[in-house]
Amino acid sequence: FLKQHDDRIGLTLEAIKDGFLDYLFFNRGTYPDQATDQDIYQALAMTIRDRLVQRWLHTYKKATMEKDTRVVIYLSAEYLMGPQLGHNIVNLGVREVVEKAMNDLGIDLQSVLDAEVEPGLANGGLGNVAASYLDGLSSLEVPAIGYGIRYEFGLFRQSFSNGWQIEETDKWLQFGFPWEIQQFDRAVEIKFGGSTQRVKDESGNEKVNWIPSEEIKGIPYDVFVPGYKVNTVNTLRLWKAEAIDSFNFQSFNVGDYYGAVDKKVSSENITKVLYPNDESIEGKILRLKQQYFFVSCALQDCVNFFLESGGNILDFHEKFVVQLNDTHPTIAIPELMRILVDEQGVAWDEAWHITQKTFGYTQHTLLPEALEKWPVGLLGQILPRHMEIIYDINYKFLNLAREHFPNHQEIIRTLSLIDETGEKYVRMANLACAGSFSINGVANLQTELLKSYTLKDFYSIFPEKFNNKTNGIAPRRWLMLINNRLTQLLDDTIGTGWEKDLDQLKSLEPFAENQDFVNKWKAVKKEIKNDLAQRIFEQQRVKVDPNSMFDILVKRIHEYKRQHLKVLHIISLYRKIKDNPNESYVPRTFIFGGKAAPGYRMAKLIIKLINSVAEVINNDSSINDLIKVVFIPNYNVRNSQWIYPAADLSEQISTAGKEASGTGNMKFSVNGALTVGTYDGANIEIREEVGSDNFFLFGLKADEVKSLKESGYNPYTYYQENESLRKAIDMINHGYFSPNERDLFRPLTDHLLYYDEYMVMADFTDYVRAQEEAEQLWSQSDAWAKASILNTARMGKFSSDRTVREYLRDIWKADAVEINIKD
Ligand code: 26Y
Repeated sequence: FLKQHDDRIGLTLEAIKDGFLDYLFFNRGTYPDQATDQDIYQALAMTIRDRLVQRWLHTYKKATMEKDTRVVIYLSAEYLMGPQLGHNIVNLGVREVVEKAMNDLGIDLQSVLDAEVEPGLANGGLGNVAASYLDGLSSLEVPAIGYGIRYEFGLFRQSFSNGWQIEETDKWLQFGFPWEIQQFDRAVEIKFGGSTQRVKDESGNEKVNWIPSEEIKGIPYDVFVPGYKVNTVNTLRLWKAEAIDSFNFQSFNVGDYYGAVDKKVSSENITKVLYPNDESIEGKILRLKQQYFFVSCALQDCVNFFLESGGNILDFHEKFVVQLNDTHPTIAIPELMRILVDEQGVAWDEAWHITQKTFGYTQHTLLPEALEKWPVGLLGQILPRHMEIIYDINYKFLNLAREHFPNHQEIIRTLSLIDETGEKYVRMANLACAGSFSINGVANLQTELLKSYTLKDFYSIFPEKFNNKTNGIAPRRWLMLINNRLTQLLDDTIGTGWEKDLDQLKSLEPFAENQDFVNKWKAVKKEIKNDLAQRIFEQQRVKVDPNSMFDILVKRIHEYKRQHLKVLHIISLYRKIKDNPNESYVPRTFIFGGKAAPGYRMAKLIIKLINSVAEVINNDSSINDLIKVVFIPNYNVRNSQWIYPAADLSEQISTAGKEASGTGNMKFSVNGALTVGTYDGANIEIREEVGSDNFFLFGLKADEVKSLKESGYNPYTYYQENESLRKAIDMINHGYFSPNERDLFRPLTDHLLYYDEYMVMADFTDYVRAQEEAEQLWSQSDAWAKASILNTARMGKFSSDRTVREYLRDIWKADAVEINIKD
């Protein structure tokens, strides 16, 4: 059957061209010369998708469902998959063929890729690693399913009005999403609310019934996750909420049409929108419902297909290992207990044993305010049975804890799954620690800090559960796909093979001494910077000089990430140039990108400040275009793909001890940027790899931050002592950047002068020193290029393939299954 349809599965130039033209005509109803960009994108996407279907079906049926192989289940409330078309073309290994096919038809592939609306189903880093690990699992041919939520609206789109952030809904499904298949027949039902009842079953044993007050349906949509140049195509299964009946017939019959529709609408609200907060919780009922909704869908789905394929429920943990991506899916622990005990009739102790053998927990934060907790009242109202189960788990867990800490009431209180200091809360991190066999941080420093502070008492009870898995990034997307020019140069120089084994980039090292290669490296960088400069001009009408140093800070806007430290540096440099116009300076372009949580006022004020500073500096002709400031709106994966490759200097300047890992730092460095960074998160490990000469370190270390705070930190003294810092703050305070509203930035400057939780003031002087060091190196352009080459050459460790291998070795213990599509 399939052979006769070569134009749907073949990878030859002709097959791809024919497939594409077919879709354009029969599916889009248009001719090549009349097709819009969207038509062309959709037709090419369908053409590529055809090539994935057979591989995906095979992977699902032959590997995932097959009884004896272990399947990795990844539970994450967020996935940052990024644009799919280019990525899938790369992973299928048909980039050149597709480029040629498009060229033959007079179509520029890049503009086709640009027509894609990306699924922005995440806030940032945590969703990005979820996506990278699925990619890594597929590339390593390990059967896996990612489960998540098919938000109808992803992370809001950002624009600026008068320098302020404006949020608009992200209608990513508007033109349809060609990379999914709806699986109506695998729909499941989800309960909420109501009460529980104790009843006796046939053999006289007590059993709990949950009588819900609301039931809805979860519909799965499967997204293809192809590995790189292998046949494995794993599944990302995203769930959409729907009403069980489109109409409540009772209300309908009494004439209450709107009442009936209303109920449908409110059940479907559950998967309407991604909450735009990261790192600070918002205790909204709807968010709890989202979490339970997708987790229950996922576990029911696993149990169903396990039982369908003849598995014994007592072996559940042999078939599946379930990784919790932060605490957001932690309700899975009591949910699995409920399924095992209430639905499958497994005894409590045995169920707990299975549960604890099933879950691994990844912790992504060091900020206390990001540790999720839910009011007991609210959780009990939405999930009455789960609240009982949590209490039962807690009772047994605290008995165990008392054996470890007899007479340590204070420790028992901090270990408890329930926070009883005021209003009662369920502590999701504690629940995750109690119910998992593995607890991991995402960079060495963070894991150490978890062990010694955040989860200290858990560590003393369960030292064997703790392990580190330093994050990684997918080299196919973050180097091959986004940096074709560099990829060509690498291939020409060291051959291919590094894409699957990033350590091979090491063989680039000797070329750092080769002048001919150094020149090529510089030429490539220049072209890439030209591309970005052109985009910036088209978008914002700001001219930036591709010969200037591209100094880039892109990530969510947050005080701990310290975008305002960068701004203070820019202002002080501007001041210096204005005061001493005849000295020589390194021309620099400062590029920002990032969204602020809509309710985070300080972050929004920082955005306004950056835009205001940009406005003044970019229009000040007295500085001869020496510095430019650009804030690229709506930072997302697609925009970031232009940004990372063009960077000379990567800004990773969080307060030490606050950034769990960071992954943007890795994307920059592998593309040849040098980093100016604090001793924080994965920066430390990056510096260890690339060498301290090729990394500009500055600032307080985590323990110094802590002891300075304990000894009484007074930020005002830094203002008094450092003249350029004082001048920069005074300029802001005197309304230099906000002439019509002088006090506009007071909340920010006051905070810095009198509070400064994240020690911007304390780190300023050393930051400027590191920046000057960077400028010195920049002035010797060959030396800079050499350091840039060594950054790329030494980043092998940060491939997500390495991370996934470590997860497989230490936690998941699942094997590769080669997929043969001829089977
Ligand atoms: C519960 C809700 C408020 C929430 C939603 C999203 C809380 C946190 C988040 C997202 C967190 C996140 O993206 N964390 C980042 O994870 C990266 C991957 O491990 C780390 O590199 C990064 O340091 C961390 O901030």
